[in-house]
Amino acid sequence: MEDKNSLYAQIVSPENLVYRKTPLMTEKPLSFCPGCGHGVAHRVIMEVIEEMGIQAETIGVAPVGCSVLAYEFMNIDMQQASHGRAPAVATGIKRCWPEKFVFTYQGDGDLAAIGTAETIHACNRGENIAIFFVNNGIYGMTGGQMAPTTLPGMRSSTTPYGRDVALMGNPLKITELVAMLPGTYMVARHSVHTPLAVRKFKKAARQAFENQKLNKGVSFIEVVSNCNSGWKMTPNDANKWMEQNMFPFFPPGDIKINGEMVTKTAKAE
Ligand SMILES: Cc1ncc(C[n+]2csc(CCOP(=O)(O)OP(=O)(O)O)c2C)c(N)n1
Ligand code: SF4
Repeated sequence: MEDKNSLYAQIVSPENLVYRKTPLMTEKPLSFCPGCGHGVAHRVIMEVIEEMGIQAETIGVAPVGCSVLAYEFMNIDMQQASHGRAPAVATGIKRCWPEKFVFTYQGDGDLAAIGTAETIHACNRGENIAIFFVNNGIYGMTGGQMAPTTLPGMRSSTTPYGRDVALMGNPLKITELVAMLPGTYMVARHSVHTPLAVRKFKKAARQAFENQKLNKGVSFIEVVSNCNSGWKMTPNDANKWMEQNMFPFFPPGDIKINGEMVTKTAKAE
């Protein structure tokens, strides 16, 4: 029997409670690597849905990639889509149930490579959905291969000497690209590696759901994240590397608000 005076008993006693999991995350342990931003992003989105009280009206669409099991972690109605097709599936769901809150949750290999067409056309059409785009610069789940978002010089399992732009082409800033399309109403880039970053992302995620009540088009939020396993770094080092290397190329901030470009971060480099 647990000693009532043990450190564990003190930590879990109700008066010392400082953190509780949102009921919109299931009890199932996350399949993500410890320290990966995916789990935090999941939680923040679920917190927003819980705080808005819209769990019964929300439908999430997750594709393949490390987020493939999102439907097992997110305690709301979810639909699986094949690789890259989430914006098309979300389009169908939203058109069948315009009163529902519909979002996709996609990695960069998914959204910016295999699903480029679905992403661009859903954004251009101005579907009234939210798109969450977790950019960790590589294909995490399948072994860390180069993605469209792999930085120049960045190592991946298929660019072991670093991405050579002359040979492999330029990385794709798809977030800036979709911001140029008339169908996007809100476009922003965030991260989830510090408490401040989480708060900013959470505010934007809430706005993305609020926007659906306005019927003005796509709310698109990129979350620059680590892939500590794929990058072969400790979680702390991965977060530092992300700040030093990913942020200069993928700067956090608002890109389009209420249908208007905020030009500072929208310039192509
Ligand atoms: C149509 C299709 N093509 C390829 C795959 C193989 N596949 C599964 S996950 C994945 C990479 C996912 O990478 P990303 O979208 O960046 O997500 P991450 O795992 O990094 O979160 C690939 C290529 C697939 N499942 N379906
Ligand atoms: S492989 Fe990368 S993206 Fe996937 S769970 Fe692990 S750290 Fe996260």
